[in-house]
Amino acid sequence: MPGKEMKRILVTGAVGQIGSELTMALRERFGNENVVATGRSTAPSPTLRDSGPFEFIDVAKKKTIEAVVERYRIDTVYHLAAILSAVGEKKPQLCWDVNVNGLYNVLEIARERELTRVFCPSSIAVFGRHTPVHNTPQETILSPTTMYGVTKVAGEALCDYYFQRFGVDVRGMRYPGIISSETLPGGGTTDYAVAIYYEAVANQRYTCFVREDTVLPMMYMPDAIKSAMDLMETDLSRLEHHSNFNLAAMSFSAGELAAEIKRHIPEFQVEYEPDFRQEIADSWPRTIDDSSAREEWGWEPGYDLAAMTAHMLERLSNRHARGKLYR
Ligand code: AKB
Repeated sequence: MPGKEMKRILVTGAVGQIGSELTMALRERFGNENVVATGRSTAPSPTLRDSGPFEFIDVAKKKTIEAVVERYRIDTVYHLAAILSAVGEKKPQLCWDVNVNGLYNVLEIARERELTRVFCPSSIAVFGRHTPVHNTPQETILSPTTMYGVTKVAGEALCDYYFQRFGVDVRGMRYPGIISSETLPGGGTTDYAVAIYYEAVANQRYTCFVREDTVLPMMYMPDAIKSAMDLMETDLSRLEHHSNFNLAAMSFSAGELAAEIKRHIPEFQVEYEPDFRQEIADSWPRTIDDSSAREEWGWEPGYDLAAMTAHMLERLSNRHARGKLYR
């Protein structure tokens, strides 16, 4: 691959919402055969399966990761396998096992085999009731109320420890809710902000599980992918932070999101029936100060609510017309 740095990359959680698109972006950049997608049990999409290597692993079982790292001579890991906030509240033990023990296994393998770099995203779920909700600072109180948030705080601390103690170059950011037209999210609190688009296109109705005035930070998938690639390619000497960058793109209420969709689909109707996820949403910040990410590695989002909505609705409407909205 002339002009491009050779890498042998492992992606965990590659069947998930971020993983499925990040894997394809990495394959395009580094070559299909150099990016090994892995998942625990869900079958990969034909696109993922047919474009490069795919293996089943369980990140909570170190040997299953090691076998793939060994076989493909992996030097870089994008560790995306995780249980999200809503499922984590239903299965807290599983959430701890996958998110903390899984990360520990990846970091140990990176230490033992001197891997070049590890990516592990954190989340706005590290924040909580005692965190300032407006323009949440980079350095602030972490007081998560969910098991998912607890695992992400532990994960950030673990990553920093591995960097300082063992020199493992591990990086990550606190993702807000991620919205995408390609793969549905699995079990997060911010999932309503994706489901609303699908239901607007399919049925022109949506019952939202958070209140109309619920404001959360969100990001469109192309920006999420760009942020991961950019952070991973930044020279280490530029970074003061490593695995806990605040990251922002846009913040809006569920009502504002519905109103933006209505501009394209005037007959769209939304009802609000908050469930247990409302409490989680209420514990998270509304807006985020991401100046460290901007200063240290040049972060800048490309999409706002209007641009994202136009793009989402165009893609989903095209798929719906072909009878493939949910694939
Ligand atoms: C969730 O809702 O659990 C995730 C997140 C904000 O990390 N989307």
